[in-house]
Amino acid sequence: ALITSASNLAKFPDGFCWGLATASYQIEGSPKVDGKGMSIWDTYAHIPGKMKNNDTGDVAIDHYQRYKEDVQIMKEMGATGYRFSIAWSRIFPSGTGLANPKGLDFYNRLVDELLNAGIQPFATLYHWDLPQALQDKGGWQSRETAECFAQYAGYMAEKLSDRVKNFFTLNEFQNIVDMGHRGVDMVVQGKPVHIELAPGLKLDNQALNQVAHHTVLAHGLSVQAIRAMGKKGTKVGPAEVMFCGVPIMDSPEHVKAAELATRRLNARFLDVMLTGKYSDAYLQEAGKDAPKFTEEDLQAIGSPVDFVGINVYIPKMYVMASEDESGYKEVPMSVSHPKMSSPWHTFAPEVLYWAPRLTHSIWKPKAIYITENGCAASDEISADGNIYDTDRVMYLRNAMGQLQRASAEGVPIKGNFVWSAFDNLEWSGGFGTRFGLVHVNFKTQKRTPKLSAKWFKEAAGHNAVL
Ligand code: GBH
Repeated sequence: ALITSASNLAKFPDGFCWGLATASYQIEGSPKVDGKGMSIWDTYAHIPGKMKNNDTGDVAIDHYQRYKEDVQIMKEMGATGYRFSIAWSRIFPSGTGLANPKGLDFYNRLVDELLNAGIQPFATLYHWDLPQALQDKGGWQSRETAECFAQYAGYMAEKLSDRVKNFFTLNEFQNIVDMGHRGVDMVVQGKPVHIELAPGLKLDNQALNQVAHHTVLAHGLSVQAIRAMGKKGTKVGPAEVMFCGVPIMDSPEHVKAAELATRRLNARFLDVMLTGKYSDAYLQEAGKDAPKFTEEDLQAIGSPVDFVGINVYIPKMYVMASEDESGYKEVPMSVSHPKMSSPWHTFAPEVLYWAPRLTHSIWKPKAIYITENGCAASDEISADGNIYDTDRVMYLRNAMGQLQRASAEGVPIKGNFVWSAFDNLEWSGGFGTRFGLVHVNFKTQKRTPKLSAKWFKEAAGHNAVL
């Protein structure tokens, strides 16, 4: 018989979560409303020269006021999950001490609205907006920040876990540390690109490794706090920007090399969180710059998690097998490798296959979520009022196709969250870089679903790659 596309859909397993993602500072606005304290982004965005076009998150997409409309739009798009982040400084204006009930109320209203719309809430507890008061006391350079984070996480689990069943601890440990505390220089197709995030520090390697240690410690202590304070069955895991070494071909020797590279690339983060120890290779290479830590720290950091969230945009490198000690060799990326509109974003949809497959084979977590997957595009409004983001549709169907392949091969992938539901403030990149499936006019705040939103709705409805 003829195989028609209808009978041969690349399906995901039943119950697969078709999610959309955002983060507080990128969408909420209202930085001084209802008793919120300052965060490092409220500070950083107002330092002249830090933000493209002097954009700030003061208004962003005004989601704090417009959350009801936004939930309706996501419902209309057929989303079954929504990953949002909680602004720590709304809950504890100075990071610790007395909670601010009005800040909590906002997330209560949001969660109720989501549940009424049939959308499962997934809360990220930290998406980069550290309370400024904690930064003033040393921020992630201080161990106390990790302890304060755990208190806040326990508090959120206590207040929300009757309705929020899934929590992510921190978003993108690697980027918090490297982009926030050193700045990352990349050469993309021959051009230098410098990427920096708040607080915009330039620390040395020892201090950086200590900051890294405090972020994973914050994760581990918060897992314990959530277990202690949350309702039975509350699930928790990290949301890391996985650094994936993609093998140059699917043959045992190169896959082995990719596993070695990937474990090494994630030594300070996923590897220590999922094994409870720093690898010998990492400690040896760090030498005198290694972080200071105790056995007790490692026990907390390795607290068992229910799932691992990975943000997947690009391969960190292509790798092949090698005779030398490490067992792998980086394959330089061709200058003509195609890319999406962001300078750092090489187009390599196969990473949506390899990142979950390697996460599974290296660390065997119980479950995996793709906590971010998406791309920026130019997104011009055409004469007929529509936004034909064909490049994003091309991106998503290729990326989701690769993800479906990993899923069909048995990798336990529970869901995917497209970054992002709405155009928003792309950090220091400003409003010019649009990642949304829904277009936002930043002057009028009008929301207009793009072609990719239609694609998402159809695909979610069929639970398949269309
Ligand atoms: C993730 O960051 C984040 O979790 C999410 O918040 C972010 O919006 C998304 O991916 C897309 O970037 O060259 O000045 O434009 C990934 C790391 C951080 C890389 C911000 C690009 C913009 C720097 N990204 N960065 S700029």
